[in-house]
Amino acid sequence: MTDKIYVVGHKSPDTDSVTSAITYANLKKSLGMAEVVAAAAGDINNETKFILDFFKVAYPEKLTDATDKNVILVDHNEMAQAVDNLNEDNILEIVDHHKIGGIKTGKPIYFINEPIGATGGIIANLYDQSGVKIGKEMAGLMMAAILSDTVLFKSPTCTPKDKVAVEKLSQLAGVDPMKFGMEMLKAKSDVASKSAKDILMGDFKKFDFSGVKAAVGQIEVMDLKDLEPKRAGMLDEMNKVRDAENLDMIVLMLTDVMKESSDLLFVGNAQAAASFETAFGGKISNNSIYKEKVLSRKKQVIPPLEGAFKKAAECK
Ligand SMILES: [Mn+2]
Repeated sequence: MTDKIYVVGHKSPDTDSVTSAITYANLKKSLGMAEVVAAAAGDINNETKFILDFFKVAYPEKLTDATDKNVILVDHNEMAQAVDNLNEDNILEIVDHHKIGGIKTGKPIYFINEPIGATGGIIANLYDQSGVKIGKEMAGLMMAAILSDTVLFKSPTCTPKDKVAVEKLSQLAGVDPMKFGMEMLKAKSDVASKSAKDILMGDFKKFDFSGVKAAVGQIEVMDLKDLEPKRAGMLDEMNKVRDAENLDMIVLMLTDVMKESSDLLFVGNAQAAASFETAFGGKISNNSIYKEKVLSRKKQVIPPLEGAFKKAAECK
């Protein structure tokens, strides 16, 4: 066991996961915890690179094996999404904004969870509570996390607190948040150079729905047409990953952030397909169900799936 403490987000790291690791590690260092290291549990995406490059902040260390490592988890609290070989007893703290997902620890820890748009907003509050001044770079990262997770305030996960936080953080960062947000979206939507596998695995989370092994991925673009040429390849990749990882089903949300809708691609067994159709009140056609006004995996896709599979399990 090393003395280092890794602050790390979930696998398939998104912007909130990566910037939360960086900004929380920075806060801990400001408070005198010298051994803290910001880490990402995988390769960082194009949107996150754009943000870190813009604010000239170093990329975090990559951490893919947590054997004998002390960690602080940010932006997740489910072992299925955490870095591999993590021992629950080595979790020192959790700062998150997701549903509580079953981690058990042998001793009390700091567990801060708040239902707001992004972990970045919680961390901004922790700076204020600790009396630590938020510098331009850290402000920019926390602002970007909120804009990213709330899809520029359009997601139903967005709360009034998120808008207040972005207002304040954008002033500290010295940028126009909506202009910056559009640049972020452009960086995120650049799918032309991405393989079907990159698209599927770029934002991929595993779940257990009443014993059904599932994964739900998401790709956000400014125009779904950009993904059309890759559709067959993505379905192919979904089937491959489903076989390789022994999953009952995989859903890939193709989210159009301008139209505020998602095409939900599905692969899975017949029972999972039935529950998927129940969850979204439609029939699978051409391997998907299209849903208007669905942007959020956390609020609009996971809860109906969880409900439908729970119901199916009870009926067995
Ligand atoms: Mn988040």
